[in-house]
Amino acid sequence: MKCRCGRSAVFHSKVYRITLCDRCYPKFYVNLVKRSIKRYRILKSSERVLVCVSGGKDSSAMAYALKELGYNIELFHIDLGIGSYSKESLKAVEELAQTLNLDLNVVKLKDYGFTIDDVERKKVCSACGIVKRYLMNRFAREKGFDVVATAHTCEDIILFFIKNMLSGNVEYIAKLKPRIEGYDKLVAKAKPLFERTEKENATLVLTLNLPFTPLECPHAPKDVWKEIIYDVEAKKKGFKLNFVKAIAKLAENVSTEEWEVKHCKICGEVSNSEVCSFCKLVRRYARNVS
Ligand code: Q46
Ligand code: ZN
Repeated sequence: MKCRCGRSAVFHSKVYRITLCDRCYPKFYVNLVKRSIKRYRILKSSERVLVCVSGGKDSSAMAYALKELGYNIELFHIDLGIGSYSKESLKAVEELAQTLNLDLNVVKLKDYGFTIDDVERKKVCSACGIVKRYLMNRFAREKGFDVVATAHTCEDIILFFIKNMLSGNVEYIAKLKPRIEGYDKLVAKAKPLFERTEKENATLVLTLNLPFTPLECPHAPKDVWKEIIYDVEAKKKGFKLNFVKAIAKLAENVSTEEWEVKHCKICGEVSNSEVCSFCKLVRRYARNVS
């Protein structure tokens, strides 16, 4: 297959009815991100954006696109202490920062006295989620960033939606807004890739040879829902994009204004209970913290 410019193609999409080469694809990708940001008012040009990078393909693609679009960004990475996976991830984000000429901020979970590998197997991903949300928000606020950008893809959003609907957590849909405004001690959150697929992100990083680690976290559960989402897409092209757009529309209509704000009695951050989930983890797993 050939690109419209005549070179051999690296990307073909039935959804966008387009075939592109390695030179034309990055411009197309960045333009799609630009369109989402504009349509859903995900970022403002005046904002300082903290771009969370895991070392994986999705966040490397996000960092590239936001830099190309001229946003005022710095990278942020959490070293979770997950064996060689975390070592490779750190190496990848250091290379990415160098390639894109961006400042990189690294927070090490072990400085709080524990690592994700210390958490019991059954609770590891939920603990990891708590750690990431807590550390990125706190770092962003303390360092004066206006918004935190995460590289959630349309597959991530659909997965979260299905799982929460099935467990009856209907109000959780508010968390799926492409942009959630900040309040109290919570910094605004942005998902500039919420309409992008994993395949689109992978094509970008491979085409541009951007640093990323292909390793998967050893704790990642095998997710049958993800397979189902891919199966439906294979049978019904455009399903993912249409579904994620519908989720964004639904999420916009859920108000978060009445949620009560409490603060953790230990760290002072926003919390649902007297002690926040992060401080509970520190209490439970920290070995060397006074
Ligand atoms: S949550 Fe779970 Fe991921 Fe954390 S422990 Fe690994 S798989 S990295 S997105
Ligand atoms: Zn706390």
